[in-house]
Amino acid sequence: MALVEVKVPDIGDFDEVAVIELLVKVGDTVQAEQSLITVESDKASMEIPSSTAGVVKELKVALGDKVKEGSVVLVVEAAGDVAAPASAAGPVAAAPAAPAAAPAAADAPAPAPAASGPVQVLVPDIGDFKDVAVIEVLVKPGDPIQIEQSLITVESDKASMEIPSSHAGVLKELKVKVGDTVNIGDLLAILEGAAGSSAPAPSPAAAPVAAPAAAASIAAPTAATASPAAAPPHNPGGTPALGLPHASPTVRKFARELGVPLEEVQGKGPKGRITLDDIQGFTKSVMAGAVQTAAQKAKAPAATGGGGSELGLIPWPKVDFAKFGPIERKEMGRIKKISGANLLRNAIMIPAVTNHDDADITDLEAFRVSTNKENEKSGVKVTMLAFLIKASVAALKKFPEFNSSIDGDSLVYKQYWHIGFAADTPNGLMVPVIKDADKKGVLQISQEMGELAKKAREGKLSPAEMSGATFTISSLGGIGGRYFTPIINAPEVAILGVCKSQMEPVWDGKAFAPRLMLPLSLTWDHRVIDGAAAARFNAYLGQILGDFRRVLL
Ligand code: CAO
Repeated sequence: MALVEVKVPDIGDFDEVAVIELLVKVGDTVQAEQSLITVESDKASMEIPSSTAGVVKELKVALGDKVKEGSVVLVVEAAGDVAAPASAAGPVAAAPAAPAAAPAAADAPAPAPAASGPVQVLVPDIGDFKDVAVIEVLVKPGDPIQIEQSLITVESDKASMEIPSSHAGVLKELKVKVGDTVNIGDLLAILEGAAGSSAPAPSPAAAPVAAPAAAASIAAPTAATASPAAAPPHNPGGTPALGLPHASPTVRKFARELGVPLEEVQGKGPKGRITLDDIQGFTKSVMAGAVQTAAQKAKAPAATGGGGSELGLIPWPKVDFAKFGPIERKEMGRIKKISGANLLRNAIMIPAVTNHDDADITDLEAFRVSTNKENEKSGVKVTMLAFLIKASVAALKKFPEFNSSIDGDSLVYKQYWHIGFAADTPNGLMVPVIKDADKKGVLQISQEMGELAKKAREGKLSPAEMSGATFTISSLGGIGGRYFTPIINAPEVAILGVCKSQMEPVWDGKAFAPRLMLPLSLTWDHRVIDGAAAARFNAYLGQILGDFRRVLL
């Protein structure tokens, strides 16, 4: 088998183009016309195909190398029945998709005279290309346009190129949109107040191959005159792109096949170019859940904790705090980040309402204190929260929708009563769960609560100890405050907030009596519960706390 040097075919007037991508490696079997490398000028990228089928023995170019017609790309051990060697192959045969240098088109329109009236900008000679797809529109009506400024990007299966404007002026109308296909001579845009083309149609020798060769009245881009600003902007931040990022047609095709949004991929190639590796890396990250695409974020807006753009909100204010005084920046802890994302989703997605009420716990507190005195030796301290858990179970049983969850179009009524309680820990908010609280006495609940709260503070809670809650209580009673609006812990549909009890004068019908009043704040999901039910739930809870014997009823 013969060793064949595969060379860069005629790429028109491109003198020195950079190799930006290697699409094969030593040992690969390549087919005739398979793309081997991607090269790029400042206006076009194109793939150089193999003229020969065989096995790659040696790569003669590296990333960043400059190549021109005749440069050896690689050495192939040709398969028995091979095409003619590259050196012998004509540019069109060797690189059928790369448009051959075209002469200034004889049948193209005549140059536009210098004018201030409307001027038509046509698609210039784009070589052998027929029906190339518009993949990007770089300007919009009203934009001031410079001569040779790129207006659109078109793409064949082997090359992408920008089509420049032949005139300067203000863009009045764009005649193509993304997805259209265009051919030489098609009307691209109408400019107003246009100055005539200052760039004469280049000679055939001056017309680059993959960049559009100019027809009369159409300015052709040249490396020397190309404005870097006209290149499609790369968009590494993952924010919606204004233009397409740098990527070769093969990479674009690969991304399209996988459904990868190219504008969200961070290109790690030269000048931020997106490579096949970048597409694979991005796909892996999405599959692993490490990255969310904009489309995914839009579908689950509340879970993102993002900037709010996906909800159509104005962006989060960006303030340089250091401008106003000294600052210290600290990364948020893992638990805060996780609970923050959950709280945000729950706050946004649940139409929540909070009812405030007071419960008279004068007698209950007296009972709790005396019980603790009696049980002093047991080491178990009965807390008000344990009574609240027990009282809540009774209310949940009376009002079952408070113990339900939404599942699609159904409500799931749970026949178990697992009560979560918010615990303040050095690492952030945790919610351990007392399982089957209906089957446990206040003493047992107090004991379990103490153990779970300790584990929470030590960061030793297992996932099982934090899951399965049907209702949650958040007590700030040991700290203070009057009322607050707790956020429902989805998929639960209600949460009870409790603040510090205090003695208050309460009218008993004849006189004001000093009573220990406990502030209650019940937040509920209005999709499941209505205001009347919430008021009844609170009232019933108050009655139980006022006379705990009702729990037995
Ligand atoms: N009114 C008046 N006093 C109360 C009270 C109330 N509603 N609730 C508790 N207290 C008293 C207790 O009696 C105790 O006093 P003594 O030491 O004199 O007996 C003291 O406050 C401390 O109670 P505690 O906080 O240790 O116990 P608890 O059962 O009330 O709470 C726990 C346990 C784990 C819930 C609590 O430590 C905690 O972390 N609370 C914060 C919850 C939270 O952060 N919620 C907000 C979530 S939204 O961000």
